[in-house]
Amino acid sequence: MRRAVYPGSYDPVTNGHLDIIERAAKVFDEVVIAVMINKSKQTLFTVDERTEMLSDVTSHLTNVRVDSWHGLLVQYCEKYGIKAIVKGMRAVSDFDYELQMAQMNQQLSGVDTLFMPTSPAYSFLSSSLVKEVAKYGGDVAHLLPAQVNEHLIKRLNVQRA
Ligand code: COD
Repeated sequence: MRRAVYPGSYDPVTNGHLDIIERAAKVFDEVVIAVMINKSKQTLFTVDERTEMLSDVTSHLTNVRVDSWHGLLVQYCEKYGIKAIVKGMRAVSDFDYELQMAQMNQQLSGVDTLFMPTSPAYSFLSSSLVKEVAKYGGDVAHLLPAQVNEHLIKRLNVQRA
């Protein structure tokens, strides 16, 4: 069985992430989305909320499941016998750091990283920019799954209140 892990913070999941997930699901028998927990990084949504949103927006994909993990990604791969990591590649600015991580992960564990180029419609899209635009009242509805946009608006309104 060809399995891959697609790791990220997903704070929150965007249409750019979803595009990569849907395309990876056509290439691999199973894709595990790993919501990585980094306690030193402040997130807008809890790990449970991020996991739930991902499960919700990928419920139409029968070979995709969502999990969370605290620690090194390669430890997750080793624990579950996963041999491939999928990463989205937006622009040259992603390349340097992604290459370093891919090489480190390969050296640590032999797990290879496969880069999937973003669809041009999403190459400017990141969770951080979406949060920033939404925080100042900008409309990001076309960049997120509808239910995620609703969660985001609610969360930011609560924070503003
Ligand atoms: N289009 C296509 N791909 C996209 C888009 C988009 N618009 N937006 C993001 N992506 C891709 C990113 O390139 C990334 O591959 C993935 O989607 C997730 O994105 P984010 O922003 O949610 O997640 P990141 O970049 O914060 O995730 C970093 C990790 C958590 C994967 C990384 O830090 C990690 O592996 N941490 C675990 C600890 C570890 O093993 N560290 C050692 C690494 S060598």
